[in-house]
Amino acid sequence: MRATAKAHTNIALIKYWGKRNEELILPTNSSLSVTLDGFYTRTTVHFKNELQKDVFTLNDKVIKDIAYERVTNYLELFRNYANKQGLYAEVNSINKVPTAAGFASSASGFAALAAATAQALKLDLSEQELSKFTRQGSGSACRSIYGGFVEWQKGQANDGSDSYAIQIAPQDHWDIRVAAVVLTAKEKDVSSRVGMKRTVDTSVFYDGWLDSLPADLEAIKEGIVAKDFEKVGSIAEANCLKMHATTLGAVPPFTYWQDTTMTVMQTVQSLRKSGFPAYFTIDAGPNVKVLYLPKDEQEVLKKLRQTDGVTDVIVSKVGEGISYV
Ligand code: 2P0
Repeated sequence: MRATAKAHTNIALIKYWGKRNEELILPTNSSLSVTLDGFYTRTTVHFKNELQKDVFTLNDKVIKDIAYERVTNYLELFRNYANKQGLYAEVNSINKVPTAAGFASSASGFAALAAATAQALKLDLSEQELSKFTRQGSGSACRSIYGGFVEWQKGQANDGSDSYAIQIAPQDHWDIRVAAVVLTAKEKDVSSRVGMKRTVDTSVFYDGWLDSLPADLEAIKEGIVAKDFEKVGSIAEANCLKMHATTLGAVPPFTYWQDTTMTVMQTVQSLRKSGFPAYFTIDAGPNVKVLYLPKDEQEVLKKLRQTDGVTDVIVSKVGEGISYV
């Protein structure tokens, strides 16, 4: 009862920002992401009758803290579904996600864990079912089941049965690039879980954010299908700014930005002024991701690397979905 799966991380162009059910991880809004190649987690799950509890190894280190609790609690979902209570596993993960660049490893991590666990237990789940399981590990992870451009449909049902990801366009549909700009960043003090909850509960701007989302989502999907880079980039950038604006209306207010975050945003705006279409997006942290077209790579990377406070720039292409090794 052993399987290995590989999943890539993703970056949201329309952000997931808020839950309507914290236990099942059901979002208040639909979101849309691009899966990134190069950044992935590879996980082997091996169920063994002789184990008394799960064992979790990450990058060859045995994990015993809160990350272990999250993994073992998550495996419990599968044990209950498969009626295999008391059957424990060795979980071995290798993470190739540059967390210094502000990529959450939870997206690729839970996608690879869900896929390997389901395969090891021979559950024969559809991709839709797998996406629903993955969602319950970490919301954004449900989008990493697919490659290319992916929408997480928020769904309506209280049991989460209609909240899962679907593919909008495959990996080879469109060759765009994402540069992850690494900044001299301090540890962030509000996690994304805490930040989104505080925003939902208290932000005076939260309703405005929600009201604006259906139009953003429809327009960006049209842009992706038509490969209209300026349309997709400008919607993604504006959507990111609206998400971050909600944090300023929370009680107490907070922001994920640092001074260097704004410096990189200005570099991107000046690239556009000089005729190089580039757009930024920012997740729950200070780092900036920049979208651009392959033909502009040299100029975009040069300008980003010259920007004060930038320590590294890591490039990714559009990536593939779950694979089994
Ligand atoms: C996203 N983020 O769409 C948004 C944009 C951060 C900003 O998904 O609580 O780790 O595990 O469901 O998925 C980060 O939150 O949160 C996130 P949980 P997750 O990518």
